[in-house]
Amino acid sequence: MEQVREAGFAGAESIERLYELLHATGMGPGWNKPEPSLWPLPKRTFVPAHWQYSLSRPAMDAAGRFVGTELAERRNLILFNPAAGDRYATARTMVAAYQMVKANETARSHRHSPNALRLVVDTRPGAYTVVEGKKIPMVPGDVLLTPNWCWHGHSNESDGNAYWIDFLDAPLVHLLGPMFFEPFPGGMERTEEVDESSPMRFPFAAVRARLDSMTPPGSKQVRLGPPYLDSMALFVTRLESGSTVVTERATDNSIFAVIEGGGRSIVEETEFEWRRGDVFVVPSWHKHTFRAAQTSYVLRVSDEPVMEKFNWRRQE
Ligand code: 1HN
Repeated sequence: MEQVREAGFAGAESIERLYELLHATGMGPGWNKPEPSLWPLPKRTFVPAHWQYSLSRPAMDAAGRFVGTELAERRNLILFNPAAGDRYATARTMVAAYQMVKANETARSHRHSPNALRLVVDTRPGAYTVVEGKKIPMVPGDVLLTPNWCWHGHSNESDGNAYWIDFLDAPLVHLLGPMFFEPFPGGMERTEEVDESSPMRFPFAAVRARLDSMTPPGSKQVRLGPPYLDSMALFVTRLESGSTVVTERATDNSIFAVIEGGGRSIVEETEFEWRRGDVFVVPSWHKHTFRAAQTSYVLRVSDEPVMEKFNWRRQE
């Protein structure tokens, strides 16, 4: 640094010397960067991927033999994207995870700055998520919201294991920095109050009824809300048996979870066959073709509100 001050930029005798001096003073030549900082179209860093419930359910059961919720905050399986270097995010801004809580077990309450929601896969009556001091029933197909900083814990008062899929914007919080987390004082937030009609719950029976009454036939979609999460938009689509639905490349990331039915998806060059309880990801700027083999109901969790907010929502 001293040397730089003495000689100074005025004395630089060559562009190589200028680069040395710039480097030594914490500056980089914008015209000669190691990597371009702008490019014409979104890069496809994250890759299409698929997780099968038929595999993850026995994986959760195995975890249940070794991991208690006394020890682990959550008994969950993180669906990390197979893209190079990624061990957490499912798509750039979102993470999905399978979770299991055993019969007569609880997963203690906490709150955090990431927004979360769950899609219930297999439960029996008596499985609850406790949000802000109220028990919300977890019925298969239901979507439950826990907006950021809401206390939430899980209490399985049924006689069977409860399985569901979590979605969080934690990777977006990691990118931006504002992470906060707090355990509930004393562990599980206990309550006797059951709130069947909580605004945080979207019962599948009602969503299905809305979709089934829509005309004309073809692909039908509803957006869940209000309330809406600030960072993630939730859509449930009914796909008709034998139908094909094509979605062009877009800037938003989508994570899909199959509520009911079965079919195939082609995401650019990657193809997978999905069924009930499966999760798959269509990352930003990937073309997606849906082929339903049966009448199917599919949840899509999208970071579209983020793209919309910053005027970055675009389709090819
Ligand atoms: C979390 O808090 C839950 O509260 C589930 O059930 C999954 C995945 C990553 C980070 C936090 C829950 C999670 C999570």
